Amino acid sequence: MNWFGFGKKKDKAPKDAAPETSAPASEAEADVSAGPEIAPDAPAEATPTPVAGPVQADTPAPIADPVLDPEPEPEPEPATPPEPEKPAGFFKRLTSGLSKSSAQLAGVFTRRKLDAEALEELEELLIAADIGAVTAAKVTERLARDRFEKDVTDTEIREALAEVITETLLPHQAPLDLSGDKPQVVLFVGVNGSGKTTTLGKLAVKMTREGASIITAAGDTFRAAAVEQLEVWSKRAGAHFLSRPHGADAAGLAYDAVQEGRRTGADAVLIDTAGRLQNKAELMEELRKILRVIAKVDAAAPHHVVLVLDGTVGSNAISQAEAFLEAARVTGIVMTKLDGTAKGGALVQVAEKFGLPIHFIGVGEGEEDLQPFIARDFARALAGLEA
Ligand SMILES: Nc1nc2c(ncn2[C@@H]2O[C@H](COP(=O)(O)OP(=O)(O)O)[C@@H](O)[C@H]2O)c(=O)[nH]1
Ligand SMILES: [Mg+2]
Repeated sequence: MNWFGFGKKKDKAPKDAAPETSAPASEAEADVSAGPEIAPDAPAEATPTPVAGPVQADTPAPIADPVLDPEPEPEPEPATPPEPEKPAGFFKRLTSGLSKSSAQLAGVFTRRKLDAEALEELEELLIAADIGAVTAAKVTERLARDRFEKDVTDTEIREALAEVITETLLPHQAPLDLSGDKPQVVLFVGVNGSGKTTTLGKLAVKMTREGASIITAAGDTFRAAAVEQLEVWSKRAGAHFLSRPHGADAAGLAYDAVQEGRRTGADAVLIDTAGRLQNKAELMEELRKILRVIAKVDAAAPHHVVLVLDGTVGSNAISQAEAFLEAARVTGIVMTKLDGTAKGGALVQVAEKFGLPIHFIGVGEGEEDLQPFIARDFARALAGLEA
């Protein structure tokens, strides 16, 4: 249940750590430092967490896990099953969410040959699900290579589709690794309404449940509602909430938050930001300023800049992302609102286009509705298949 790797290792992975512990974790770090490209040597991985432990949140068992133990410890959860148990209902929610996307594929492939016409049809459908022309072509090429002119059932097509999408997404499946030096500073950026505050709140809840001490900072200082919203989440999480008066300097608040994190030995400092100011240039300047100011407290901070993208806007997520990638040195992505969008395929496009790690997906507004991104689950849901 340790999603974040708190206390599992030091910033630099110790050489004596068990290989299965240190290898994926350092890959996650490499992902981050490698900028826009996923570390090329990072192999497609089957397990999304860098440390042992089931990936999914809702399994009740290991809450007592000594996650805050500062010593790198030898495999504390040896009994972990290789396939993490899925919380009941999660996949269903993802499937029903993405059903609007997958429904577009429905019924088209009654038993028939996978001929050129069928492939073309499939490609169009994938583009309609906002998967992107490049990826759609890649998917259909792969299908053509493997199954061309063979008799195929609807399910076979979906299975093959899920396989190709899984392969495409697997290199981007990467946990948010917070196992480095404390406090880990995480900045949340993205346009208004994308789900930054909600995602930050959900994460704060998860982290504090794992025993972490968390500071939250309401960096969207121009919107009173955003400040209150984060305060509510922070109370729920039991996180230490920091805010400033309406319109105050967000960079100053961020600075204070990181200072406070260091002073109190917090595990993580989660900083919310505005999604809109008077204009885009001003917003980007504010983000740059926040980055500069935080780095004065801790040169390594922020350790993560998480770009939150709204899954319902489809391809528009790409253009939204671009501005933030320029200004804010984004290290990873969360896509929200995948419950109930016909454009869920956009995540594939985003992954392909930016080559960034995808940490989580949002499948609802509640605290349990943030899930680690698991390529296979996502691909199967998108293809309209059961878990
Ligand atoms: N259905 C659904 N709604 C979400 C999700 N994430 C956020 N929201 C909602 O989207 C709206 C905007 O979210 P908010 O966190 O305020 O966005 P921000 O402006 O980027 O901070 C709120 O009503 C959230 O409850 C999600 O994964 N699914
Ligand atoms: Mg907000």
